[in-house]
Amino acid sequence: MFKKNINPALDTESILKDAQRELTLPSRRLFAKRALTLGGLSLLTGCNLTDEPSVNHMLERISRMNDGVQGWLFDPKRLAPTYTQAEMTRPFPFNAFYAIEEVPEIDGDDYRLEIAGLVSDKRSWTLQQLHKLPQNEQITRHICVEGWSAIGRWGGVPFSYFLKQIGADLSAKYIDFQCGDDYHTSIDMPTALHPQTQLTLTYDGQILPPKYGFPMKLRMPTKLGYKNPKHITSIEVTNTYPGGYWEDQGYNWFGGA
Ligand SMILES: Nc1nc2c(c(=O)[nH]1)N[C@H]1C(S)=C(S)[C@@H](COP(=O)(O)O)O[C@H]1N2
Ligand SMILES: [Mo]
Repeated sequence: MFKKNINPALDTESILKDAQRELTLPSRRLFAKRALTLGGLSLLTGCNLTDEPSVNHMLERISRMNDGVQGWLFDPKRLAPTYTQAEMTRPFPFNAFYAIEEVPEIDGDDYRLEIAGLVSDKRSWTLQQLHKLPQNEQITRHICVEGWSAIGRWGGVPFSYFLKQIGADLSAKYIDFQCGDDYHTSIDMPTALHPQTQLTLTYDGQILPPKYGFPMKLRMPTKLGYKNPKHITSIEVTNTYPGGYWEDQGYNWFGGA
C-alpha cells in the first residue's frame, strides 16, 4: 500500500500543485484527470474519496485555499494594461453557456437592478438612473479560460462609486451577481473596489448589445471572462461565500491575476 520511503513534504507540494492546476480547468477535463489527482489526495489527507460529496467538498476546500493565496497576492492598486482603439478585436467574440440564438431579450424599460444584503439603500435602479451616474471608458483585454482573448472598449460607472452610492458595507467579503440568464458569479471586495472594475453600460460607445450583456454587465480586466457577469439583475453584498455557475463546477473562484 503506502511506500514508507515517500517524501511527504515533496509529495504534498506536487499533489496540491496538480490539484490547483486542475481546478482552473473546465470540469470535463477535471473529471478525466480526477483519478490521478484524487489518488494523491487520498494519500495526503486520508479522506475517503470514493463518494462524490466528500470529493467535491475537498476540491472546494483546496480551491478556496488557492483563492486565499491569490487574494493575498492581488494588489488592488495594480492596473491591467489598456490599449488603443486601433488594437480593438473586431468583431468582439460572443461567449456564454448557451448559443448566441439563446441570448436573453431583456426589456430595458421594465428593467430593475435589485440591491440586497449589507447595504444601507436597498432601492432598486432603473436603467435610466444607472445611465445618469458618472461614467468613464476603458479599452482592456478580456481573457477566457477556453483559450481566447479579445480587446474591447467598455463604458460605464466605476463599480466602487456605485457601491458607495448604495451605502455598501465595504468591509464585507463578497459581492454576488445574479443574471437574467440563470448565470451567477461572485467577487471579493478588493476586486470590487479596483479602479478598473466597471458597471458596464456601453460597448464601443454604443448601448451594450444583448450578446455582450444588455442592459448591464460587470467588466473586470483583472479577472477571467467567467467572472465578468452579463445581464446582471441583482447585486448582493454578503459575508456568506456565494460561489458561481462555473465556480460550483470546479473553476477557481478567484479567477484572476
Ligand atoms: N450572464 C452571463 N454572463 C457571462 C457568461 C454567461 O454565460 N452568462 N459567460 C461568461 C464567459 S465564460 C465569458 S468568456 C464572457 C463572454 O462575454 P462576451 O460575450 O462579451 O465575450 O461572459 C461571461 N459572463
Ligand atoms: Mo469564458
